[in-house]
Amino acid sequence: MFDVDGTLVDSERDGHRVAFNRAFEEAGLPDRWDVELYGELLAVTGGDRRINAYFQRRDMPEEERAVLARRLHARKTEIFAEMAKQGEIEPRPGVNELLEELEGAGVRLAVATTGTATWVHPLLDRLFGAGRFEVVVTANEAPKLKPDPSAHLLALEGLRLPAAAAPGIEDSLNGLRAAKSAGLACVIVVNDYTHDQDFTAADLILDGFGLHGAPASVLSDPHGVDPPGRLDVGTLRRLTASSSGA
Ligand code: XBP
Ligand code: MG
Repeated sequence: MFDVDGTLVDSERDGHRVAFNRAFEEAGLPDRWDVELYGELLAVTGGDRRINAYFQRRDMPEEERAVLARRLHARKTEIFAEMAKQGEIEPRPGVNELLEELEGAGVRLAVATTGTATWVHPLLDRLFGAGRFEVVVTANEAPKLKPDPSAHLLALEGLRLPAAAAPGIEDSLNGLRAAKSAGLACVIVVNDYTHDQDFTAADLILDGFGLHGAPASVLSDPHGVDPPGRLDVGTLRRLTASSSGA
């Protein structure tokens, strides 16, 4: 069960952040989120909530910021969906190879994201092919965003599988908390924004998906599943067996 932002795709720094800034600019606002500030703001999941939290820092009254955040986020969503359609967002290195290997081994694929459906579906279709994921749960279906486990629980329901059968693959602490609260084993593939987060609860931590000739480093392997320089089917199977006590 894959997360999207920061996991399947490199979408935050040069994707969502840019779209938020364009929405601010179009609205005539002076606010711009630089790379560092955006890293801090990522602690709040969901674009609407993120904008709201930012204006709360600036002491904007609650009602005003709720209306403004909703309006700005609606526009940001259109802008980001267009960026996704134009091919401006790339998969993380090694993701395509992993998906192919999983499919080849008959493994079923799902997505659990707190991103908005308007951009999630065109992005997944363009990068990975329509219908590639059997179940896709977005912020539009999940009653609460990560770190709440709603998205993962709904995806399990869609797959009709118990949590022990579906390891989660995430990049962030919010994603880890969500996956673990849903009862999933969780692999963390860190990125530039998340490598310093506390992933103590993770079942495996890698610094990338890894490719033949460009191996990933294993940052933590508490179950001893011993990935061969990449996240592969064998590693995920060993992890599933080990965390389900099989
Ligand atoms: C991702 C998010 C998303 C994106 C923006 O968290 O929090 O909000 O940053 O997308 P995760 P929207 O990877 O843990 O799912 O603007 O559509 O909310
Ligand atoms: Mg993520």
